[in-house]
Amino acid sequence: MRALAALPLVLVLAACGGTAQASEPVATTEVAMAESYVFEPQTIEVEAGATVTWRNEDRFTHTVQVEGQEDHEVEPGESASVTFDEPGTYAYVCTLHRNDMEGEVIVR
Ligand SMILES: [Cu+2]
Repeated sequence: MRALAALPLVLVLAACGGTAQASEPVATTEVAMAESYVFEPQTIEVEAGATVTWRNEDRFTHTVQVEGQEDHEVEPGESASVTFDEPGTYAYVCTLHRNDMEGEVIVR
């Protein structure tokens, strides 16, 4: 009976893990649009004034739109760059695949 009693708790924990997928920030200015609709790494950390480059390594067109800024379309094999002058946390999405592709740039 012990295993059965523990089951609901395990399910609750699994559900929480699913929503809190934000990865640890990685110190880099290079983000890949990797295969299968993801930004890799999803959360990066850069110095103020840094230029971040997104490179499309997927077989589909993606975009990078930092909140409040213009949308950059990126064909397979191409890249786009955005310079971040002001410290802050900037969320961005691929406007073609908003539900799957989002990331964050933390500017120190
Ligand atoms: Cu996309």
